[in-house]
Amino acid sequence: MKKFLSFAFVVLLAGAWGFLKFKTAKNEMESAAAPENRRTLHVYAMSDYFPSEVIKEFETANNCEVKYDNFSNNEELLAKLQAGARGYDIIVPSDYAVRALIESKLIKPLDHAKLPNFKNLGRDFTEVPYDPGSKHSVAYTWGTSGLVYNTKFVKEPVESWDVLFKKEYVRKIALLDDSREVLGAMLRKLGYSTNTVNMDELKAAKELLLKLKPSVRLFSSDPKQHLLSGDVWIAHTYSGDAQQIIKDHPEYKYITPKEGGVIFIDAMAIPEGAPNEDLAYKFINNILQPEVGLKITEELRYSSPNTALESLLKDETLKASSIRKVQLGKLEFLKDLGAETEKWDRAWSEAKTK
Ligand code: N2P
Repeated sequence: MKKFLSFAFVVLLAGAWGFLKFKTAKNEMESAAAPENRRTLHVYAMSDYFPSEVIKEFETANNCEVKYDNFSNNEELLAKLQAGARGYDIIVPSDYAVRALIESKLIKPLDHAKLPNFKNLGRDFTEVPYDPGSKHSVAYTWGTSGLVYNTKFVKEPVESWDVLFKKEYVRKIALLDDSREVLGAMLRKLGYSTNTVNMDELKAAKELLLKLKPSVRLFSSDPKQHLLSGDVWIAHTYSGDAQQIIKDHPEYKYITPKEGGVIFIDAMAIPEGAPNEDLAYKFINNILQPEVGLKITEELRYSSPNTALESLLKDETLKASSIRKVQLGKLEFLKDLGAETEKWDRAWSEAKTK
């Protein structure tokens, strides 16, 4: 009897241990399974282009994770997708790159029924030449590129691209890491269009850039740190990125040079092969909410195409750059140059590698 009891006890113990082990394993499996159930939205855009608060709120509301990958210029995005990269759910190209992606069938036509907040966009930003009716893309921000400079070091008022060529600023200059922007600026300084495909004009732009190169400390699409550290005094940059610096450091100024430059609309699109299309629609529709758009424009300081948030804007600078104030003047939208882009690529790589 004693023997039986101790046998029973051992069996019971083993059973209990087995049960516990099973339970722990099950719990472990369940907790391991939970993150797998959380979907991941893959976003591919330029650096710092979505406020982290907006991303976090979206992740919580949709039980998902947002992974963010950066490109420095539209050509990098186009090359990557044209080479067959898949797996992104949201991309943020500029106007002319949207056109190129439509032409090469790399972005999906949008189902507007899944974007009820699309109605918040102003007509200037839905009837756009690069994507009439916004059939493939949804405007996210708009702005210009120009020059931001530190008035502590640059005492003269800056109004022209000429300032980049002055000997006082040798090695104190940053240019965007972007062929269309940089050669575009050279072209404007020479009095030509930023959309030229004329070889003589492009050659002149390339030569002007080669002349400027000794002054250039770096090519960067995100020169903020270099400006703040004092390495760079004048940077060719985007309006919103410049306004982010000015907000906290009023000694900086931003201008669009008098000879003209680039104005852009950046847009959200869903690339072919997107693994989480329904989540991508939710992401776009969320951005289009006025309160979310307000957070974005207040933090990123780009102008918003969302007319529904205009009445919520309190910040005077942002009001001044609001939707009603689009003035083209000498600014040009970049155009997709199709096969002629090759001429630009060649001029750019010749100027950059020399
Ligand atoms: C954001 C860059 C904005 C891109 N850091 C302008 N096309």
